[in-house]
Amino acid sequence: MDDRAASELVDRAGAVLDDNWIGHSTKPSPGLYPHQWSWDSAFTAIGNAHRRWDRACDELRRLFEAQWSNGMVPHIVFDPTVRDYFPSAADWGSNDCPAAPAGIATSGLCQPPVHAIAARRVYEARPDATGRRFLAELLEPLRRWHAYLFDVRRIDGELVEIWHPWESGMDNSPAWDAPLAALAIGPDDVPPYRRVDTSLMDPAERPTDAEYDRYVHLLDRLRREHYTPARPATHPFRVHDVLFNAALVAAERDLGRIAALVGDGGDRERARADDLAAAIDRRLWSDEHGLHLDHDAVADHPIPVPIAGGVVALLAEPEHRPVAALREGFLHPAGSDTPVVPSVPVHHELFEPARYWRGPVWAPITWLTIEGLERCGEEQLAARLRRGFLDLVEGAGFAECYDPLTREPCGPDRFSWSASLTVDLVAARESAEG
Ligand code: 9WN
Repeated sequence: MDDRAASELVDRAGAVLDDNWIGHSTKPSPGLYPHQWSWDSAFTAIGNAHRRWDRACDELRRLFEAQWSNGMVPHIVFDPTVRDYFPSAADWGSNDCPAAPAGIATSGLCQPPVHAIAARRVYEARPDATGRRFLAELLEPLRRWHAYLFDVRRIDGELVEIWHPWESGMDNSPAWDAPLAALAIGPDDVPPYRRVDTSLMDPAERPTDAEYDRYVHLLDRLRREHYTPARPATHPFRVHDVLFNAALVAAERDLGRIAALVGDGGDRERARADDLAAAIDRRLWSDEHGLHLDHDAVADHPIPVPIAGGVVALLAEPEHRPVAALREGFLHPAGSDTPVVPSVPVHHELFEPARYWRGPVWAPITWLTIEGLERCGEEQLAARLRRGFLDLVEGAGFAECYDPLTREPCGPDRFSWSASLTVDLVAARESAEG
């Protein structure tokens, strides 16, 4: 892509971000996702930091205004003026939860903790006293967020758990098939509900009804306990997810940097990040797959499905680096100069090219993989992935995700994270090429 094409792409991306701005944060897309989502906002801030710095700050501020008193950052912050999403604010019932913020309706689950990574990027776009003031503002909320994960979600004292597939951000990943199939649910265990997503999108590109039954069942269980189970070890869906834990390592390292930048320590965060990185390596690495695998904490065994979250382990800069698995198993087409990273390898038996997290290429996964490669000193491979993704969006636009075989867009168009991360990847390309 030449410079003119890159600058046109950034202009188009900027228009998408501006259209999706809802006055204090950015919705993921018009139509299907009309509220604020947690990790989407972090990725949106990363791109907006290059072009609308104040909005990048406001985006993260708004999210942390909805932080629960136990430190949890909810995965959805509802826009009260919009009603057409399932599960709605009323379905979540956060207003009945003592830890939820007053006057703001939220979900009761969380998403991958990429926010300190975003805060650091926002600062780096403006590394002056104003940027430091922004970091100082977010330092305590970020610390409380990570403390929630380390204190409440680290039941075995080593790895952090997710309690619902939505918490992974990769809703219908084939990695959840076995843990969801193991849930013993009868017809009375799923409250009546009506999906909105399949009336807006092609059902073939969405999770199945059987998966939704299980999502709703788990939501209902957690809701009864105000999303804070008295005996978390008895919750029936508990997974040590590679991406979630690796993101926390990178975020905790960045939180250490943020603390140091505002003159408030940082050693504790760095030490805790190192311990978590070591646990990921020790507990989740599979020699057989050459990849870190998710672990089902209920059944207490590894989930032997290679998903791109495994290569995102690079973010933790682990000792075992899944670079060969990335090159040989994931990149598509393998030897290309502009490859993409499907969410499941294209030759895997569970690969489905257009069904959401079971095959398509995703901007956040691509970006985190590039970030992980850079943290591990693999700049050349990172540059190839950057080229591959920019080439993809140049042809297919800013979709929710993309079919890796046809390179066609999937899901809603004008999607914020694809637009925002394009802005960041173009900026990175320019600085890499001088
Ligand atoms: C459920 C908003 C979110 C993303 C998730 C993606 C999808 C929601 C849904 O959309 O999840 O939270 O309705 O399917 O899986 O990663 O944050 O873009």
